[in-house]
Amino acid sequence: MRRSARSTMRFFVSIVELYPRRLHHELPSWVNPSGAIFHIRIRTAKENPRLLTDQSLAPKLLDSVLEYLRRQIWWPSLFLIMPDHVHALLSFSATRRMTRVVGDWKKWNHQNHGVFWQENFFDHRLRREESLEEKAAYIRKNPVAKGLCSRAEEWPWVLDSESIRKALGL
Ligand code: NI
Repeated sequence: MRRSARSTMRFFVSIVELYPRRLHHELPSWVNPSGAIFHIRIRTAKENPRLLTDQSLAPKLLDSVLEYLRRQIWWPSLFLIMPDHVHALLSFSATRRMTRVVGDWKKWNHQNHGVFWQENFFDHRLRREESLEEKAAYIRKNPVAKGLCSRAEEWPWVLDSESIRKALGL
């Protein structure tokens, strides 16, 4: 009895340790069970004709982020659009390669919405000791730091777990 309780606890701890805090209980089963979360930053190229935050473009970009989620390609913990780049905290399906997925997303938005991206993108895999909340808060301060809004919560071009759940009807 005592032994089985202990091994149950050990199992529980090992599961929880796999995932950064707060995320572990909300990741769907198709997300890579390694729990890897990447901070991705994609910049537009100089020849990009309009700002990513243009009223006629930003909602479409966010729609494409949600479409990738509906197709179980990635799970965004955060996706934020700035005028000339995007920041995202993303987990990926176990069957997808991160670089391939991001490349496909860039290409799709180039072909469908005329966005010109820089060729490469920045990616950083969050280490276990790094806090997802701190990283998210830092990214959400981007528009404030650039003087585009006075409080992070005012920025319209962002998807977080709350707005994602709402958009998916969860
Ligand atoms: Ni930035």
